[in-house]
Amino acid sequence: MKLYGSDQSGHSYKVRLFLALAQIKHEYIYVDLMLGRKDRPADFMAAAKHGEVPVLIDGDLTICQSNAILQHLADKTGIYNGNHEVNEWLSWEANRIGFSLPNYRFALIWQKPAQQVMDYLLGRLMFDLKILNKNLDGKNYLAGDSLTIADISNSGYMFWLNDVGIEVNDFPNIARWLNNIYALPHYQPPTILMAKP
Ligand SMILES: N[C@@H](CCC(=O)N[C@@H](CS)C(=O)NCC(=O)O)C(=O)O
Repeated sequence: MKLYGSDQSGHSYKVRLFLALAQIKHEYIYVDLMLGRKDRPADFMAAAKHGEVPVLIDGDLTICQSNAILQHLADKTGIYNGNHEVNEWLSWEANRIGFSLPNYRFALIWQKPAQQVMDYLLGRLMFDLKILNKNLDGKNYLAGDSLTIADISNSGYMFWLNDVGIEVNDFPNIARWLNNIYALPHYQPPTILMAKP
C-alpha cells in the first residue's frame, strides 16, 4: 500500500493516522505542495484525479478523497467502521469542519485575504466547533463507544487549532474527545507522521 500525502495536510493526516493506529504497513510518499501542480511528480499527478493529496494506492485500486479512503480502509480491515452515524459525520466533515478549519488556517497563514473574508471563515469555523462540541456532550467518541473513522476524519485538522489562535479548552467536549484520541496506542501527531522523510 502506498500513501501520497503532505506535512501541512490534515486530510492526508487522517489517512496516515488510520494506518498508524491500525498498524498497517505502507509506504508514505511525501508530496511537496509548495510546488505548482505542473511541477509535482508525474506518478502523483497521474494517480491524483483531483490533483490533491491524499491518494492511496492499494493493489489495483487508486483512491482519492480522504473520507473515501478512510471508508475503504475500514471496509477492508473491519476496523473503525460503524453504523449510519459514521456516514453522517463523514459527510458533515467534508462540508463543515474539513472545510472551515483548513480554509481559515490557509487564509490566515498563507493567503491573507481581505478582513471580510477572514471574518466569514472564522465565523463559519466557530459555528462548526460549537456544533461539534455540542454533539460530543457526554460522549467519548462521535459514533458509538469506541473510535471510528468519524473521529479520525473530524479530528484531522484539530491538532492545528492553536496555530489559528483557538483555545481548544473553550470547547471542553472537543478537548476531552481529542485527549481520548491522543491517548490511543500508536497515536502520533502530524508533526511526526506527516514529516518530510
Ligand atoms: N476533499 C479532499 C480535500 C483534499 C485537499 O484539500 N488537499 C489539499 C491539501 S490538504 C491539496 O492537495 N492541495 C493542493 C492543491 O490543491 O494544489 C479530501 O478530503 O481529501
